[in-house]
Amino acid sequence: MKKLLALLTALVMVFALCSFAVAEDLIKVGFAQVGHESDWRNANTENYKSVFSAENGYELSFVDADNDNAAQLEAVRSFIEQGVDYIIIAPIETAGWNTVLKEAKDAGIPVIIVDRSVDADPSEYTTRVGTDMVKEGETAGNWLAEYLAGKDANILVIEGSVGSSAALGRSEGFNNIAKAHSEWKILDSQSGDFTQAGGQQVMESFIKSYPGKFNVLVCQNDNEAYGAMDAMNAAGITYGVGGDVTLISYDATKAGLGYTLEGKINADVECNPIQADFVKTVIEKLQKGETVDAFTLVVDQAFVAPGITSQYATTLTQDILTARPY
Ligand code: GYE
Repeated sequence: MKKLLALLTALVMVFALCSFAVAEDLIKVGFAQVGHESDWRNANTENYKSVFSAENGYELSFVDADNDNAAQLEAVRSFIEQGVDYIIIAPIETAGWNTVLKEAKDAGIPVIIVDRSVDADPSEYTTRVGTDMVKEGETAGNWLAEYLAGKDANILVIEGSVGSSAALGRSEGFNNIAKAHSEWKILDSQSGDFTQAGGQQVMESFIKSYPGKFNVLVCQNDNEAYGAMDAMNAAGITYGVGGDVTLISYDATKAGLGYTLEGKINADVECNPIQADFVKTVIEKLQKGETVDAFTLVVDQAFVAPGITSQYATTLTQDILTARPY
């Protein structure tokens, strides 16, 4: 009996030592995520959690900053203190990063900026992985020009979160195209904070301020579009294919494309949330001591409702929608 007990104790100790060694081998990654404001963000978070798993050799410290800049900075500082191997930041705003980036650099921890961009010289961080938001805005503008073919446009814009590169880039890109169209007028542009509630609130106030005066609505993400649709439904305003208002959205999430297939959204410009594998590839290279590109572009496309054809977008079908992973 005693022998059996000793054997069991020894086995337990070996097992404990082994799992300790395994835990020690995991690459420690801290991820300061924007929040959980949208379906896009939730798909993006899920993607990171599944890619940076223990089975894949990672220990992920995940912080949801809930759209609070101070909380996000604090999360990055706590990763530095914990001495993680890599820091991933999806910056809420472009501004305000220089000091903490320097702190990470001084601590010798590589920083990977993901999704949105920062106002900092690329030498201040290791690399960036993300989409081209200016191009997304240009795609929306180019598609609208093609669709309207010279007709007048009185445009309302529900922007994303103030100071985010996603909102700044999409506005810049869309305005680049709008500038060349004297028959277009941007009546107003307000932030809906990338949320459904924000989109609904802004749209309710737009409907009061510009009754019967607009025929194009641009929502800078799908969730804002859902809120705006609720506001237009309540006011008896028709939108989408055959409606009074041409509706453009961004993200092309599964639900957003569901509305596009129904013709409620005319055009949905994709922003691909499946980015974690690109980040993993970057980390694998850094682990091997290889150099990495300053920027990895995550490519996206655009979709238009059935019945619309475009040189800038794919006409959506049920098969395409069914095959979408998010
Ligand atoms: O479009 C929006 C999210 O930064 C690209 O953030 C991202 C944006 C995305 O909340 O839905």
